[in-house]
Amino acid sequence: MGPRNRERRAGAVQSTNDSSALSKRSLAERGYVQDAFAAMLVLGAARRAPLVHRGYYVRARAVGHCVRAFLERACAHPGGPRAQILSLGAGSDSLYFRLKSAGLLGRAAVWEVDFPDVARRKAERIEATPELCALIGPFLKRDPTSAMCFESLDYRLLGLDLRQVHRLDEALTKAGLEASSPTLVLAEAVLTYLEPERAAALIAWAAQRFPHALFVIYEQMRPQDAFGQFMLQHFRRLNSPLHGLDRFPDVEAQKHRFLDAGWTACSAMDLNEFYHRFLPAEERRRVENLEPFDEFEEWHLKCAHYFILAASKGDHFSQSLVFPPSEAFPRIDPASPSGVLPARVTVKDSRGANLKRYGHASVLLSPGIILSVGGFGEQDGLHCRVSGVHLLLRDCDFEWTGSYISSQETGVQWDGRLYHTMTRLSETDVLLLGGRLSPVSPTCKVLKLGLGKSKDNDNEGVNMTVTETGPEDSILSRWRHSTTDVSCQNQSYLFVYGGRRATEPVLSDWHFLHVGTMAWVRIPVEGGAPEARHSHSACSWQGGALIAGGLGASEQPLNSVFFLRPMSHGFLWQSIDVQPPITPRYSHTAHVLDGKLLLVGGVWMNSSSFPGVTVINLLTGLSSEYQMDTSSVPWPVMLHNHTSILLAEDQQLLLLGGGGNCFSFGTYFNPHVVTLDLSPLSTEQ
Ligand SMILES: *[C@@H]1O[C@H](CO)[C@@H](O)[C@H](O)[C@H]1NC(C)=O
Ligand SMILES: *[C@@H]1O[C@H](CO)[C@@H](O)[C@H](O)[C@H]1NC(C)=O
Ligand SMILES: *[C@@H]1O[C@H](CO)[C@@H](O)[C@H](O)[C@H]1NC(C)=O
Ligand SMILES: *[C@@H]1O[C@H](CO)[C@@H](O)[C@H](O)[C@H]1NC(C)=O
Ligand SMILES: CC(=O)N[C@H]1CO[C@H](CO)[C@@H](O)[C@@H]1O
Repeated sequence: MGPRNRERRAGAVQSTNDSSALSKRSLAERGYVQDAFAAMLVLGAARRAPLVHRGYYVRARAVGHCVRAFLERACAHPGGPRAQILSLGAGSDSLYFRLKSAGLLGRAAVWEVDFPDVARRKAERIEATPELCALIGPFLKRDPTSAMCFESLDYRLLGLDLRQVHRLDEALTKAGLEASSPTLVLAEAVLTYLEPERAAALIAWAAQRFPHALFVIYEQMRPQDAFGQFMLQHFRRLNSPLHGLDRFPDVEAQKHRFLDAGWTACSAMDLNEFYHRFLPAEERRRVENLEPFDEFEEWHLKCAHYFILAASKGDHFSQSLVFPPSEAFPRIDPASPSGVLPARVTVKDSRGANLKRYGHASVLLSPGIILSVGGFGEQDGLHCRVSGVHLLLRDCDFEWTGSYISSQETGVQWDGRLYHTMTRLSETDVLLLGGRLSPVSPTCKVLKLGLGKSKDNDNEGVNMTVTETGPEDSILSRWRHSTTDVSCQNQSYLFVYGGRRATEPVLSDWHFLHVGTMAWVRIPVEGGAPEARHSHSACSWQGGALIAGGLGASEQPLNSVFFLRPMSHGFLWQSIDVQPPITPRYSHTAHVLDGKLLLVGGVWMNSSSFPGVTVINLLTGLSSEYQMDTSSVPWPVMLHNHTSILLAEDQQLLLLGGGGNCFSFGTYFNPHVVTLDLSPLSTEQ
């Protein structure tokens, strides 16, 4: 790499400083954390999305947990040496000021290192801010050419390139860092921006230099799945590629990385585990209720792709101190795979067919027509709720072709909702129930969409009508619910179950809509009802409904499966005992094929593997796992908030749309239909 290039890359890495400093400021201003200093250390203000807040919140808590554990231990011996915190790539972080104002630096001091430009700017901000100067006490600001640009009794700011370990070592020695004192080396989202050899040199240097030390890092992992690939692509585009994820793809590999470099103990976990194990339930509840929030999938995926690691050396720091063992994060790994289901792109697209959407709904109208409606997606190059529809039509050669029909072409203006359900009424009509516009504005109207043949033959021969129908009431002010065709005493009903609304994070109630009259009716249901949930799956089976998984109260993924069984005078809830127990998941889709329930994709956090297709034999309750082989699909396949259509005769599943707003990396959409071959399941017992 030439020097120009290196400069540019260093510039790109530094510019993550701004954005991250603004996020930290927004975090404090929304009440997630207490940090009066974040706003003083950055110019400008930005209001971040709730998802970004949660991401920065859990990061702040994870790092804060390690810092506190270090200080408690390092300052435990009166008369011992002063504890040292060395923050690498500190940017405009306010750690020093928070610790100082909390009275935690009585027997400790902080050294911060970042690129010379960044360090100099931070020194200037501090000097210009009386509150910060008052906390620091007497200080010296050096001339811009020296590595140490700011110095007080317990705070030193150094401008250095972390890629030059020798210079770093010299400068830190000059700046008074003692090799023998208990030392915390903190590298928050730093090592992965360095070339792997440079990062390795830093880790080995710290292990050699400090006999009593803790090395704490927070960064990305899991490059293999679709979210991971999108994350890597995001940082490549920012011109600050992430390094080393291929060599250290998970927490196990990261632990070995430190143990091999001379650290004597190491523990690490992903941020889902940290969040559930180390934050008290009442604190989680507080944070979960600070803002309207509806991006659970991306939140759990983000947390699954970042980890916190603490490596230690010396007598002061045994591992159990930083992350005491606890049983509070039950792992439920899926059974080892019984087979692989190949995924392919087989559907042709016409007329710039655009399937870039998630949170939509799809139905098989007739054997050759699949309609997808609603959701959030890309329309005319903009990200918005999609008002056009997507049609998949099968021709006489049994080939599927996808096309997009805009709302101008269909002539239908409607609210373009997402997280609604759509039920087929006939070969031409569907019913849309529930859904939302924004996380605080549900839709209450029941809409009937009718698909007709256009007189002019422009629009693939399709026209649409929309009519308001049925009840409009608070029962339908819900989303992430399910609607299932059931029957009782020879009458058809739609069984509306679960979901959430702005004021209630999970719903446990259900309602029957009589299809003939479009009126709510009461039907007796016996048996123990399932716990409240949203983002579960629901399928019709034997006149009843199969409910599986979902996100329960306290944002916990569920693995229970229930059957709403038709009885002579109503229904009975039956819990299905699944063996081996399946990994709790939500935001998947589900189908029944030959007496087996298939759960497709979705999000889980009780396992570090990726969800594929889980198969549950409905007679025996036995479960098995299949992986999806997406290697022949030329883009990442993100399988949540997709829809799927079962073509039972073809032993195929069509996966339509899906993806989501991926933390601060941008929004990802699966661009085209993917066909999953289910024929390997036919040999399944
Ligand atoms: C999955 O992990 C969560 C988070 O710790 C935990 O609360 C939950 O009990 C686990 N689920 C199961 C079924 O063990
Ligand atoms: C739309 O389709 C319906 C049913 O096929 C048909 O009766 C109607 O004339 C069509 N309208 C237009 C404007 O093409
Ligand atoms: C159920 O309805 C079908 C047609 O709608 C009819 O043929 C059948 O006799 C009915 N069965 C009962 C038990 O009412
Ligand atoms: C998106 O996910 C939520 C949660 O599972 C679900 O309620 C909604 O129906 C999903 N949308 C699609 C298109 O699958
Ligand atoms: C707060 C801060 O230091 N912001 C800087 C981050 O990096 C960019 C690019 O190098 C600078 O322009 C910002 O001033």
